[in-house]
Amino acid sequence: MFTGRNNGRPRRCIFYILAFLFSQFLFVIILLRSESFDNVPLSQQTKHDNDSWEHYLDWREFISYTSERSAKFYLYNLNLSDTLGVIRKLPSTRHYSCGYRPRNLPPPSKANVSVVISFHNEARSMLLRTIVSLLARTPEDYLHELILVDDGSQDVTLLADLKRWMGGVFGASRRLGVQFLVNRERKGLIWSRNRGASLAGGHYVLFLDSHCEVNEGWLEPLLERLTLSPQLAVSPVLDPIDPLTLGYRKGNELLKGGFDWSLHFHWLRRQLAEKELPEMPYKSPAFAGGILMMSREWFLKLGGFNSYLKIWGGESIELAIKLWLCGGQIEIVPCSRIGHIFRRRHAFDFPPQSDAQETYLHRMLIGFAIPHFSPTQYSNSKIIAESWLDEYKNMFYALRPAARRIPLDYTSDEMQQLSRQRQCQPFEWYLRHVSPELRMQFEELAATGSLRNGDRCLHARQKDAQLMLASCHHGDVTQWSMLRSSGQLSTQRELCLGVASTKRITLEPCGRNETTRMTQRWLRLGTHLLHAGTLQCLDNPLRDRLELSVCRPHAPSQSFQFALEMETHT
Ligand code: UD2
Ligand code: MN
Repeated sequence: MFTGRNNGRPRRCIFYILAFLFSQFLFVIILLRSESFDNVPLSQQTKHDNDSWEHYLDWREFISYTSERSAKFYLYNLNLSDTLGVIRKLPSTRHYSCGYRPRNLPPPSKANVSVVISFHNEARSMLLRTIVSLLARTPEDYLHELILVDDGSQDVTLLADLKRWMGGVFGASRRLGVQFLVNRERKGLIWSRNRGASLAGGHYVLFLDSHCEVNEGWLEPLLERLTLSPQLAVSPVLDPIDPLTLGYRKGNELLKGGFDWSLHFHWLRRQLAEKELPEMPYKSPAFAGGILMMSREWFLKLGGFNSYLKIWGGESIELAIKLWLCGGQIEIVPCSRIGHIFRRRHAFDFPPQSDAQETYLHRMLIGFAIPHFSPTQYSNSKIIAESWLDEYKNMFYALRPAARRIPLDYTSDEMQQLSRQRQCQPFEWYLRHVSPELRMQFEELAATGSLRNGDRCLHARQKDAQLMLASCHHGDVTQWSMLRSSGQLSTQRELCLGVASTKRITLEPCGRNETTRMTQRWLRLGTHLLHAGTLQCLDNPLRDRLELSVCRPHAPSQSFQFALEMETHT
């Protein structure tokens, strides 16, 4: 018995040790599981992974009905798009910390999203990749519905085929609602997005182009910001997808959205504040393009996109101005990434029956401008200027004189009513608090617009940058800007009027150093333009020849008027 007791003690000890080790093991497992749950973005917890999509979707049949169209029609590599598959792995382009940082998200019952995609003549494979990437990389519970608007595409069976295909694939397994809408006649993207939003049932609405691929974890960082303030609107950073190679690149998070006084969109470089990291959300004067998300209720309270804007263009600038002035804010969220195919020009014509030839067309994107640009294409911009710019609309008209002649079946009454109702700030406030860049452009300008001598205007021909005196009614006549500090006279393409050593008048890249600045410096004396380096005046003695000559105070050939001269600051 003694022996027995002695023998039993070590056995019991071993039992306790084993039990202790086992409980520790269980504890570690539980800890690991809960940690991995916290750290993995919600979208990775959805059922579908990339491979299984390839496996069970019969997408090839769906895209085989693509109507015979060349790649030129779509302006991207159609063959490649057709063979890429319905979803592909994308490089992670956001900062690595975005993936593991725990996020404060409200329950889906309080924060779900309706995605509105309007499309006109999109290739089937491209549209499908947009949709599938969205479904695969969005947490199911947060995605309330998908609203697809076919805006008069030529592929007339597209929507019916898509409906069948999606019914087959998701019918039983998903709770997701899909609304299929069609405009038999093309109504344009602005009208279509408004219609989609008016039918949406989610708390938030996201507008997406039809040639996008959303990247892993795109939604959570946007949602997290939106729940902080009901009047915020957010954009992801857009990762460019190359139209030829369909290669997916990292978009630049050091850029914010803005526009100039012609109401053209521009990317603006931003400066990081002292402790600010590039991956943190940041305020932006305008959206990073038209891909944006905000509360549906707030969107509707702001009247949606201005319904007088036609077909394409300007709507996100108008929304941005309206948001900022009426109590909202815009943020770009670098932890959210969405790929978008940036094409160099429009893949579609503007319908002849609308005067959409006059809609806003021109836009600057990282490093290139859309070449299709005609001065008669300003009615959308004109509506924005008339609605929100107050007396600053004169800046717009000075730079876009052709816009004055565009007739509008529109008065700004509705916007003024909205502005009163929502107690919106005047445009001055936007310049002071939101876009110092735009204010600086304004304050730096001594004069701007076309530069007239008699009935001729100084014009820099686009194809060869040749200087000439052209008719002032020539639609594309050059708009000049005379800068206060440097005295430079520049075109919108940043070419400056200079004087060569032979005293010939030249057009050259605007210089930044002292020497070039001296050859490009002009002084305004009444209506004369005096060249600082030679102390002679710009002259047009023969109606179509520019030269420098001794200044003569009353010589009409030396009198040059800008469309808009700023008052001098005292
Ligand atoms: C940009 C925006 C886009 C929108 C547009 C100006 C990005 C990434 N995209 O142009 O969201 O704000 O500027 O309006 O910043 N579409 C129609 N009906 C039409 C014409 C186009 O539904 O009559 C569709 C088109 O299929 C596409 C979307 O609208 O899905 C945007 O058109 P886009 O891709 O030609 O415009 P984009 O990216 O140059
Ligand atoms: Mn697009």
